[in-house]
Amino acid sequence: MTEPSREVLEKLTPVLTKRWLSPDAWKIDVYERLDGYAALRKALAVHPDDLIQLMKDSGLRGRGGAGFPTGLKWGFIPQGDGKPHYLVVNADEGEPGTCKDLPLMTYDPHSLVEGCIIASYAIRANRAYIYIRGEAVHAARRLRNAVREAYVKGYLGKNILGTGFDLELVVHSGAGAYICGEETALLDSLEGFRGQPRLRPPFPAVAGLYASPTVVNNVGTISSVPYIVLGGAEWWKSMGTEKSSGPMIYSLSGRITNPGQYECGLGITLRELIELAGGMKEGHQLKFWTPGGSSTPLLTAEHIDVPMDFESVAAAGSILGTTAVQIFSDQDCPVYATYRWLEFYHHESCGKCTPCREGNYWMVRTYRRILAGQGTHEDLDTLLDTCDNILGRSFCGLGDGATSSVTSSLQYFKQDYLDYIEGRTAPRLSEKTLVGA
Ligand code: L3W
Ligand code: SF4
Repeated sequence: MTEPSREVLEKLTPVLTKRWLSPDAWKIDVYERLDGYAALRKALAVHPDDLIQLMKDSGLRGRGGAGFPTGLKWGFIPQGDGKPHYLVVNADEGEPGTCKDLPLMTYDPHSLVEGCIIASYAIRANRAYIYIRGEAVHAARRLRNAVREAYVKGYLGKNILGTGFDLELVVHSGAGAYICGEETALLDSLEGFRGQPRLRPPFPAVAGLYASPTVVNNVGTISSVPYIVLGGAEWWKSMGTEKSSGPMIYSLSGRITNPGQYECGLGITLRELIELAGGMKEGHQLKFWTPGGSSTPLLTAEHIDVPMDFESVAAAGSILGTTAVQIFSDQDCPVYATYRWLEFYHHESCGKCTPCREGNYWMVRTYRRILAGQGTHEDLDTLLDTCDNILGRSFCGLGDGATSSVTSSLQYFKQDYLDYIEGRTAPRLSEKTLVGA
């Protein structure tokens, strides 16, 4: 393990993670002692439109993968339309490698509850839902407890803090389907239907839950709101880069000494993150990594100094995504890693559209053949051709995301594929896996 330098330690910006180490910060009394619900009092004293403007001024962008500007999204909600408005928090964290929202809800659930109340007030919603991943039983328990405590203290329910604003907040557990993290599938699931994506437009901001204007935001996005209300837009922008403002929780996993969550201003590099995490594991050299989960194209050791903000990662040919940084070494195989991810997408494909449903099925079969030592050179062209028929032709982002590691691993590590095909690498799968593949 290498000790991080002081210079790199100063890059840590604990904002959303600042209470994680405080004992019992998930209980309302402790949360209140640590500044909790001060932002709510401040927010309820200003006009809702001013809060939307504050989000615009802060430059806050969605933390769920796409980085859409939050203030802009809130501003899409039509006013005076006579329809109910809804806030829906996407807590269905399921992207492989992503683990920032579950610790947030476990260690500091009230920051999400407080953010929900402020956001609902801003968009004039009187009902909000937190859709949490079914498997996250402990986090859901903490959240439900936090919601209960907030009702007792008068932060939720009728006439919140005597302001006349009403809000009901419901925590709803999903049933463990990755596709329900896609915002429109999530809304279908919340309405009681099988979770499958809807056609967009109309976007949820126009016709979302029960066909009414709905803001769907990630846990990290909504949990950021109280801090921005308290600290102001300029303070928020003092972290991060000009176009990617604020702190971000980077989830580091894989071949590093201390995996975990590191909160730093957007724009930190992988080299710095690895240093913060105590360096690569002994005997391991960086070979490839994902900047934002398995749906984002792989990057290589050459990209170790790319600033991890939305623009710079895009310029390097990938996507910042959920900042789920999965780190692989010279002892890991990019062909096998890609195969494992494809198995996931194949399993999680909802089956609604042909490119994703059939394309992932065929790609899994092709990878099994290659990894069993029975691949051909033609298989590599077939893989690229299949990706070409999925990317941009699928109904939702799951199909597009499935192609990311295939195309990027073929771009950077074609030799690893050829080594299986030409017999230099021993087969990794047995022929049995080809039966019924
Ligand atoms: C109104 C318009 N609203 C866009 C809204 C839209 C949505 C947001 C972003 O997927 C990606 C996906 C994953 N009027 C609008 C508008 N909006 N134009 O803005 O929309 P979009 O389509 O850019 O992205 P998305 O559908 O939200 C997110 C990728 O992130 N990903 C993340 C996976 C994360 C998880 C998890 O576990 N948290 O699954 C990783 O790469 O593949 O491509 O709200 O309504 N004109
Ligand atoms: Fe379903 Fe995949 Fe099509 Fe998305 S891309 S609608 S997950 S089949």
